Amino acid sequence: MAINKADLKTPGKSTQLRQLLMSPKLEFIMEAHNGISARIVEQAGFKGIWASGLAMSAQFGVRDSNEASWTQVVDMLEFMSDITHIPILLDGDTGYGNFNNMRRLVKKLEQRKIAGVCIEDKQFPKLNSFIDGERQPLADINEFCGKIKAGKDSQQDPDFCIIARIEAFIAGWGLSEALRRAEAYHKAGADGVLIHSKLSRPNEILEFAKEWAGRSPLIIVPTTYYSTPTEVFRRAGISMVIWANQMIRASVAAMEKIIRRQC
Ligand code: SPV
Ligand code: MG
Repeated sequence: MAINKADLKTPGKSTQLRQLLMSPKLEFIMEAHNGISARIVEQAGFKGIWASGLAMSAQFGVRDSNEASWTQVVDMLEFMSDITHIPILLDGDTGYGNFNNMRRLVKKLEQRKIAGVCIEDKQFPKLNSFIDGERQPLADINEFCGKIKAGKDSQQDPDFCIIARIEAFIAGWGLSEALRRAEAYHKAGADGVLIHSKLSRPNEILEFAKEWAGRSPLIIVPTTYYSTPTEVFRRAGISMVIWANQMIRASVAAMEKIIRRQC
């Protein structure tokens, strides 16, 4: 069988994602929600893709609340993965169930060359972080650690990444709860932690970053504090910024603009 030389040179997608997480530089990945948006993100020069739950739900025309089934999400990921060469990090919501669902998810993601999955410590069905955050119950810490461990145990590719997303600030808890959870998830084997905040300023995530002090790669999603200069994140030792919904917003705005002209 002929060997494709390009394959020899380019590390696999999961290795690329791991390299981005471990890179001493601040890295950026961009949301995509279907094949064409994934292709555009890659062509623009981004080194990775955030397969956003919100954006994928929106392009199906449903709420960001697990109304699309996990297999429908995986089917869409296959189109995105087939058309791109850069790593895809799936926003895996709460893992679509318990530790057994997580095991099956990881297996199916690896089969489709998805580089990693991020799961958040809330309950299934999840609700978007910016809706009634304070009324959203968090997952039991031990149960969530079990999901992380189950995912890590079932991966075949050593570079496949599992990121633990902490929703403590979103649900109205403070820094100590966020840190307690992050440490537990780190010990359970998470390859990085994502700390989420709904403030319009980066105060919470900066306090967290200071205390976390580089224990593992730290990821943020500046959806609400988007106007913060990225230099602030760089100085705080953040590893990766996710631009989480720019592509879906841009496409909706473009469609609305063009359709108005036809009326
Ligand atoms: C998503 O992109 O679906 C996210 C990020 O989870 S956010 O909507 O900003 O919480
Ligand atoms: Mg999401």
